[in-house]
Amino acid sequence: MVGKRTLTIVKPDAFNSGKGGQIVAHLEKAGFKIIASRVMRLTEAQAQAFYEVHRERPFFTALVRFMTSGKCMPIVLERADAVATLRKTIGATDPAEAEAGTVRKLYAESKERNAIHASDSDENAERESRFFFPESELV
Ligand code: 3AN
Repeated sequence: MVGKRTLTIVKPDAFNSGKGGQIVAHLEKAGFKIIASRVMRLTEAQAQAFYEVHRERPFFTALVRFMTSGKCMPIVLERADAVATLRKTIGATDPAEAEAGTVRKLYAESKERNAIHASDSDENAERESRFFFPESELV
């Protein structure tokens, strides 16, 4: 899996405003293949566990509240150099700083309501994929 796969989440802001399909199409045009996908609403405990590394950050409580505010769409994606390519495809965390044509420039509202998540390393891609999907769905 290392090097070839990554995990994205279409976040509640984008999913609720009907942009999920457009974002998936954008990712497919960037060469990603969908390996696994689901639509779900995170519980508070799930959101806290997923963002565990940010627990001490000042925005943690607001981030958990936002991520549990509606349905989201976790997706495991595959292509060569998946992690780096997806980070480039989605753009900077703050849409104001994101490059033209990136997912966040096109669809994100703010640094918090920023439309999409992407794993930041191969290790986290694996951990985050297993967080949402059983091994049997990742073949
Ligand atoms: P990225 O999602 O680009 O990897 P991280 O890992 O620094 O960014 O942050 C994780 C998530 O936390 C972001 N996607 C965003 O939703 C939220 N976040 C990061 N920084 C801030 C901030 N200063 N204010 C509010 N939310 C933030």
